[in-house]
Amino acid sequence: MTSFTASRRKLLTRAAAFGAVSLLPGCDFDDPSHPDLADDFLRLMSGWNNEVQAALFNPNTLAPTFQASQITRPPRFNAFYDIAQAPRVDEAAWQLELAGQIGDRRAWRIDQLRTLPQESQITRFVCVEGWRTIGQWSGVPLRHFLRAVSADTRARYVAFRCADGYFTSIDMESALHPQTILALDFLGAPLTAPFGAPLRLRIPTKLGFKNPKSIVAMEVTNKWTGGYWENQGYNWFSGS
Ligand SMILES: Nc1nc2c(c(=O)[nH]1)N[C@H]1C(S)=C(S)[C@@H](COP(=O)(O)O)O[C@H]1N2
Ligand SMILES: [Mo]
Repeated sequence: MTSFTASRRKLLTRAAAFGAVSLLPGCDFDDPSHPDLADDFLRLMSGWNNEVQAALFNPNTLAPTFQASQITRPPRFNAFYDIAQAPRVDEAAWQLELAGQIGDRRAWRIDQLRTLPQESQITRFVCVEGWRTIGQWSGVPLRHFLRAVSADTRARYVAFRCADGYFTSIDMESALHPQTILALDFLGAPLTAPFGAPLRLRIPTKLGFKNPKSIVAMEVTNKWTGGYWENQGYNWFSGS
């Protein structure tokens, strides 16, 4: 690396860090006389950060993996509602709907997803609220699934919609990352209702809110669709 790129990279890293800090809940950007100003500013910063983070993102860098003995028990639940309100998806009736730039948009059942190559990983889950857990998730690497349905991997985003109305989207490079999986199992058993049954995204290179649970639809698109928390100011890329 030339010193020019090295210093440029350092500058970008600092810029990214500044942006991340400015998005921490509790930072007071609110000016009551200009209610939209803070919002616009955050969106501007966040958009700029997406570019910076994507530039720094190395698709070959793996998130750390852990030993079985390090798994957090019991796992920790989080959603925009209480655990008792978690959706109960009827797995027999469930289908993964496909939309957008995908060659074969037929819906998938769980038993069909289980015929694809599966991978297992013990990785750390990091929530923006400040807690982290370690768990073991297994399922279909998203890049294999995208290939299986002839998705156009030149599209910019993969967007997800969930049974509870939650939604999020990720950049295609992160979607193709080897550790990004459509998880079916947790600790070797099918996902349970509050933890994303029957299918969730597990993407250990990104923060918790980029890991949608109980997915019902997936879209490959160039259209910006944002996300539930992202649209309220959390940085959209939120990854490494
Ligand atoms: N469908 C759905 N997925 C979701 C959420 C949600 O509210 N609904 N919350 C997100 C957030 S903020 C976190 S931290 C993780 C929590 O996942 P866990 O319950 O398996 O720990 O799920 C993410 N995916
Ligand atoms: Mo989270």
